[in-house]
Amino acid sequence: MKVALITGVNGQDGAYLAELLLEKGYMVHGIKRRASLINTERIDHLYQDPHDANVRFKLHYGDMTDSTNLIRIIQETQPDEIYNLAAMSHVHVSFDTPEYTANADGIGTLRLLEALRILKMEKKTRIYQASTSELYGLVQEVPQRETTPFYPRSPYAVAKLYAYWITVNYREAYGMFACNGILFNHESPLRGETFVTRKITRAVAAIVLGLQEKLYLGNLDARRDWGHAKDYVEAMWRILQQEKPEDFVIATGITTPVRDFVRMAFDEVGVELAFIGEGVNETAVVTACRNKDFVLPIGKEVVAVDPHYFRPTEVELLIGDPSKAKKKLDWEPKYDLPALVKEMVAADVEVFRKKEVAQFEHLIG
Ligand code: NDP
Ligand code: GDR
Repeated sequence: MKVALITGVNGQDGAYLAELLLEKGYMVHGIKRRASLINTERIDHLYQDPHDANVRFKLHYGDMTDSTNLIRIIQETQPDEIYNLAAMSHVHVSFDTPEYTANADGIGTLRLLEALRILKMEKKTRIYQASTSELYGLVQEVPQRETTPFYPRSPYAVAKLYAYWITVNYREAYGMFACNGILFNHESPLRGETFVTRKITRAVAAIVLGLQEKLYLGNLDARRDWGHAKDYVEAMWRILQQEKPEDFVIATGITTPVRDFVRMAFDEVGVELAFIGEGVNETAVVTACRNKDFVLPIGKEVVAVDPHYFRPTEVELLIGDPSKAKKKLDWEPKYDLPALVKEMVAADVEVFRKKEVAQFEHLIG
């Protein structure tokens, strides 16, 4: 049985990847940080009682800032494959916590690679590094591909740049099977609530159910190449199954402005919008409401811009060229953006419907 170790296992990608590897028959170990409240919601359905025989999913407490802990977990679990997904992954927050971000996202990757060397496992264990389209930052070339120069635009992206190159360096210096997946934005109903897509789909659900008045956003002009996390974890696995270790761009090849994502998400619940004004004064108002379950008054302002969400330096345009992945990994996304938006909005409407019921439960009976 193959053994995998996933850092950041309770994050969006960790949850989908753990599920995929379990389906493929792996023994899956996951590293999670201690938190004051239980935060394993995304992987609770995979939980196996450690007292049972043949347990194939096991969690370990750990942190990317603690080398001794990483060395011990790797020694104990003896993984064939490591997927390094743990990171302080919020670009805007990285401007507030730059040093921590460098430590966890940059040096954290070095700690894992060094752990393999210290344990003399550099030839046994393959390692996947969660690199990012944020490396491209300020546009140098579109669409962005494996050879496009990097120009990171945030402490997060700079930390990830270090992680990218240290992965390449350990591959070249020590012959390690170490690969970067340069993944463009990928989303799902499991996406963290403060990333823009999930913030939008949650707000759409809350607004049509009368639980929220308005959605405040930052830069509506930014364009992203959005895919579905389920497709992207499949690519991670394929990258580690190659004969030769290489780096790959994983993207859909289609870019969409944040404003259009907002429009599509409201459209899912039958609400049509018109965007009026410019810059910080831009708003979106309801122009039609087709769904009798969700009645919003025509003319209601449901979206406004709040400069609080602007970043000190922004990445305006991301669009990836996944042709290398298509050719060498035989990888193509199964989901398109309309399917992704549909799934995310439906899931959030369901979540908020339950919340609505919970709110008024005490009045019943
Ligand atoms: P999430 O933010 O959903 O998950 C990040 C995970 O890392 C969480 O489990 C988090 O734990 C854990 N983590 C954070 N800091 C530490 C630490 N110091 N030690 C141990 N664990 C830590 O991110 P995604 O699942 O969306 O992304 C996975 C990876 O891929 C990240 O590295 C991200 O930067 C990268 N990436 C993501 C893309 C995307 O569009 N989703 C695109 C390209 C790259 P906790 O829950 O305790 O915070
Ligand atoms: P990103 O994702 O920064 O691309 O990083 P995010 O969803 O946070 O932002 C995408 C774009 O939307 C604009 N935006 C807003 N963003 C947030 N979060 N909140 C808002 O209110 C808002 N309004 C507009 C942003 O300015 C930006 O242009 C994600 C993370 O998953 C990284 O870890 C990963 O590496 C990259 O994707 C690829």
